[in-house]
Amino acid sequence: MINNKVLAIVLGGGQGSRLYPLTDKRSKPAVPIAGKYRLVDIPISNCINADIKRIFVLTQFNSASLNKHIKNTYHFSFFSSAFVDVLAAEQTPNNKTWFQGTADAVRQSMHHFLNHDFEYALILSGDQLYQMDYDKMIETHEESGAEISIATIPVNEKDAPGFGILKANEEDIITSFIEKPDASLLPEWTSDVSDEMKAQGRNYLASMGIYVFNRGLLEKLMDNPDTNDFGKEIIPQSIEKHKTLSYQYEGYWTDIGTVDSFFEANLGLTDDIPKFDLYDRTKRIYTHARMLPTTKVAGTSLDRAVIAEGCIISAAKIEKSVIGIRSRIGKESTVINTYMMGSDYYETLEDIESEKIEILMGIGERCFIKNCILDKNCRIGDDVRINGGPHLKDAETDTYCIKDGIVVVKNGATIPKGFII
Ligand code: ADQ
Ligand code: ADP
Repeated sequence: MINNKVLAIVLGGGQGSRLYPLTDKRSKPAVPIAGKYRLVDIPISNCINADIKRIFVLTQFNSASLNKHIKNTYHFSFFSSAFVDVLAAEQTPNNKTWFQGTADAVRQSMHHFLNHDFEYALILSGDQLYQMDYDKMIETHEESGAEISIATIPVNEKDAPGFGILKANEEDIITSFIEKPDASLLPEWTSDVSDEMKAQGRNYLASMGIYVFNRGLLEKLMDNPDTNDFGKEIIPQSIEKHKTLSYQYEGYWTDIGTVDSFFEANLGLTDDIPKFDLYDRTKRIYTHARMLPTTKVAGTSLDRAVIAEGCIISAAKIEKSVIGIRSRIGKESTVINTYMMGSDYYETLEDIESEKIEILMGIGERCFIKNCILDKNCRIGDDVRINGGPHLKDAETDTYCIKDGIVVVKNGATIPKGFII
């Protein structure tokens, strides 16, 4: 079986500064998505679905919640060789610096990888939403005799400058590559894509940041301490020396590195036919099994609402919103275009009395919440009005941030009764 030859390495995240404040208290892979999952569940689930069960997650910042999530979620039989291990940046006698970039992160953990028997290293990004059959990519890699494969996807002119853009020959061998080209250079970088992609104006082949490397080559490349990044250095320097294959993918794939793209990807789940399909039995997304009770709703008009387990909802209306685990929403409140991540626990009556809690976790009564991300464990008092949108300027306070018109209420923040944003 080809999958036994593969070791997966998930690049769990640099600083994640573009996702701030969601990454203020946690590492990027631990950011909650779709009401009950965490970002890292996506690449790990894709691996498990492809029967790739030896997975390392590399991370650099705030890894306590990530460690806990992985430990609580991915258990394998004692007799299996499967594992999901988090490797946090560590200081060793040879290395006094933290990971400098993606290649440096891999280099610093190489000694862990080399303890394992594998022929191919599958290097994945931790901040993308997609369901891809990695096994097909690896089979194609093996059949082609390439030393490196890069998963690629056609993108349009507007998005192209945000990616590594490449050109390939008729055999799909990559002939040139440029990391994040300036828009003025784009005319030289168009590719001959399928009619369907052409019709959508997607004429540029972008790297998805998903790589297969032959073990020996990766080892050799990691021996050069001057290269810190795959996109900026390793890939452009390798294509002339090593056979590098473009493995083209045309399914749904989105990079969720910014607050805006994160928000859109989550709200996209409320579409009639979401592009990211959580209901596909063959492409299941795994997460922590929490044994939560069912959700209880009273007097609420629901339209395009995705609601996770364990919620208690008495709102007047929820529209185009994703409501996460254990959310509580009070009477006569309206929630529109919002991603509410939910809570990590329920407050008991005893907690409320003994700690004199005035504003409970969740959304209070008679609130209006629109174009908003509520991070976990927020407390929104009664009669709060948050009306996000492009009319708001970027701003930050102790309890919330405004980015691209989206109001992000910080993890555990309390918004007092009657507050207006
Ligand atoms: P970017 O996504 O901009 O481009 P980068 O910031 O290097 O590249 O991040 C790649 C992945 O690695 C992300 O998941 C990130 O969180 C993670 N990461 C970054 N630094 C890390 C570190 N020190 N330790 C652990 N993880 C780290 C890349 C390619 C482009 C390609 C896009 C596709 O460089 O060519 O087009 O991905 O999204
Ligand atoms: P997940 O993060 O996968 O949703 P859980 O739902 O099991 O995990 O719990 C989330 C976190 O909340 C856990 O770290 C748990 O320890 C924490 N937690 C549970 N009860 C409380 C509490 N009463 N006060 C503070 N934190 C709590």
